[in-house]
Amino acid sequence: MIEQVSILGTRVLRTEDPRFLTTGGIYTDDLRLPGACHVHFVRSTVAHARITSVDVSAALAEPGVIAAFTGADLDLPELAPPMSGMINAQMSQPLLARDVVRYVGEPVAAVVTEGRYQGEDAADLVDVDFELLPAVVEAAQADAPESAVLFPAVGSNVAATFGDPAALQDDLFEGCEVVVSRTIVNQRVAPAPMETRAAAATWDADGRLTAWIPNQGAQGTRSALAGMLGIDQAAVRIITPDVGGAFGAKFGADPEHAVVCWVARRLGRPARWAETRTENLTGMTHGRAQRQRVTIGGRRDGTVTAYRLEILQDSGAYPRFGAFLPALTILMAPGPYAFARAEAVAKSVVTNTAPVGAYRGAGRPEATAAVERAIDLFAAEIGRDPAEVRAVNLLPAFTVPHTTAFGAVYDSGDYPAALAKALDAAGYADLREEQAKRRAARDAIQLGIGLSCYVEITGPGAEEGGPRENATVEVHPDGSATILTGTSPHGQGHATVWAMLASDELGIPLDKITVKWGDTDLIPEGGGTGGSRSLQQGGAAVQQASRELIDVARERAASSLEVSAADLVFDPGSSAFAVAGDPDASVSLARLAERERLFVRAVFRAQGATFPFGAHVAVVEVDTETGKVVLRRVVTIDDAGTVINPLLAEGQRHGGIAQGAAQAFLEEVIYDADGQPLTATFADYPFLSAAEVPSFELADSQTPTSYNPLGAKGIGEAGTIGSTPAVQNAIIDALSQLGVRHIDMPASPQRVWQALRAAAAAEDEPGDAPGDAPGDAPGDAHR
Ligand code: MCN
Repeated sequence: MIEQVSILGTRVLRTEDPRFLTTGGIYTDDLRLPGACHVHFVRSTVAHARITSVDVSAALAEPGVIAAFTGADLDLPELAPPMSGMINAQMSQPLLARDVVRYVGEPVAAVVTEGRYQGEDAADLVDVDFELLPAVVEAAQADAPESAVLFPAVGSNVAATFGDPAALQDDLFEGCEVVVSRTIVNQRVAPAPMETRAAAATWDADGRLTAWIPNQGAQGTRSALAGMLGIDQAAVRIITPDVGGAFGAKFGADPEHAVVCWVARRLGRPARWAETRTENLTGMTHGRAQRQRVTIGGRRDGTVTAYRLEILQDSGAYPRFGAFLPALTILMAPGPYAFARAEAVAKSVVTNTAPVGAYRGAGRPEATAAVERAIDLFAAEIGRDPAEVRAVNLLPAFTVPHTTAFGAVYDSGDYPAALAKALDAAGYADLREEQAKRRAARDAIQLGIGLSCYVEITGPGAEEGGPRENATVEVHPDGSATILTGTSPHGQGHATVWAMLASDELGIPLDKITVKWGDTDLIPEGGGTGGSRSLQQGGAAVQQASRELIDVARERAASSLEVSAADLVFDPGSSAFAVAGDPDASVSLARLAERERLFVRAVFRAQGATFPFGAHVAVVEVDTETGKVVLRRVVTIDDAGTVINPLLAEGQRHGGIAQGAAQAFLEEVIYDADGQPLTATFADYPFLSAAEVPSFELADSQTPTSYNPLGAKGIGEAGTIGSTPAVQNAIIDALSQLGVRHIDMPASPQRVWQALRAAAAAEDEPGDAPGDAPGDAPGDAHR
């Protein structure tokens, strides 16, 4: 008998790639849909206004124009805010604006044409008259008592509150030798997936809709769409073509998707839509967008005894998942630290900007950014090494779950080891030495070393009995197998790993296993892909289904071979059962499948969410004459429990680190004071490409979780959580000897240069707070 060698934990190449690299993927916009008309959206050009009239007559006279619709034509329910128990349900979004527009880019009308490019010209001719209302662009402005309100019926711009600011303890910082307080900005960023949003829709004679939409979970998209169309879920079939990235922003469905489906029904022919990059940068949900007030206090020996986080979340014009983000930020507020006292409160407000949604990390990077900046501010104030201050305050290693004051149950972790390993891998002492030399030499190019420690939550779920996912595994008579999964990869490589998991159990080679997802008729249930849940729940379901399939097959093999099931040995090498002691008496899974369909659908239930953790060390060079930042190194520990495919996990880390680093010094969605977006193209909205980053140094650490049999936690967002504060801290660290204490993200050359100027000016005029970057909120204090 051949002994099976497990392929789990090995660097199996992505089975998806040959197709992507040769024929290419087939995205929604590549689909052939004979007879389809094209939908083109007319969008608001102003941030806040009453619509006095919409005249589509000139557009209708254009060549190729079939129809034009306004909000008044639409007989559909509005897009309700999620979790409406928590978020003000009166702040819902009409699918096409009716009386009022609330952000530049909000869909106002839809022009339908025979040819795609006819729509662009015709849409320009739709005449929308606006009566301008005051634009509320900043969250702080929206929260001010004198602010204009976006929803007069609500009476304020508050979409949700988390915790009671009146209950904040007056004596939280009592007894502290040092207290530092500062307002920091976690700026608004754009998910900017390579593939923009799109939809294609057709209705059959029985009134059933089939829609192709790039998404993160067809089942969630089905319910969102059915809700907006006011129809039963059973009347909707969602098919997910290849998806070119999503980063949290393609969960569910957007108003545009529903309008395309509605147009197809109304006109009785297929309809399709694909947005431009500018529509994507201004109309797709954005991420982050928090203004945070951190206060940290403790002793001069480095012990932090109290921490407070106050969050003002910009939800954009219509509360989506963004309004809920602070709940996750609060849950993770103290991060990996053992602060004796900590409290956090938040308020989400609406502004005249694009709605804010989930973006890689969704609420957790914001928690890490706040506490990691706070730790550095505290370390700077007491004049101690930030690595030392972190080490003093980290929770000690634990194997029994640890419940925090905020109700998070950390499953397993060794945070001090993660920090120690990362410092070691980076050569921390040598880096500090080099920094000292450059400082002494007054080098124009200064070296900055930034740290961050983090713990995050992956696979959260409110389902009763724990988060769950389903998988079906079927073995076919030709010896091949098919897996149906409720997850929905869009770059994460599930087809490779799910096949590895099944192959390990069944002995069927990887190239004979097909993984399918994203068709709601084939897979009616599923949680999709987000919150880095897929491997720990969807992957675990594949393993469970494969194991259960072996159990089913064993019974059938026993009756086929007329022996007791207990006498059968499964040999994954030949994918067959043999009778112990009589290797000639055997039957393969394929042979059993010939006689009767051989498949199992399993539902895996996780014990709970898992909490990956790690530590990042970033090294930057900052030109003190121009403010330019160059990222030299990022060294990380990202402990996601047992790693099933190191190649894929490392790919996730690399992508996440680049994305997180880009937030620290490059990316920002900017609106002017009138609410006009200034970052509506890739010429104005920069992102990091592979050419601008070093190869990241990924050290290994695997602390298994007991919450699933794989021992795996999520890795998909870790990079964006750890790297942002590490890089931001590194930039500030490079300039700390010049008196700079803080620079808001993105630390662009202009901001860095301004911070240096402000620090120099403060030095000239003793008595001022050192190094406050311009634009800092008043009231930042050190004592
Ligand atoms: N993996 C592993 N061992 C582990 C953990 C994960 O081998 N211990 C592997 C998994 O098998 C899977 C990949 O790493 O192939 C990521 O798994 P997981 O951490 O479970 O995350 P998800 O698959 O649920 O991915 C979601 C996550 C999120 S929330 C965002 S946002 C994100 C991300 O993944 N968006 C992405 N990575 C992205 N990558 C691409 N290319 N595009 C996006 O839009």
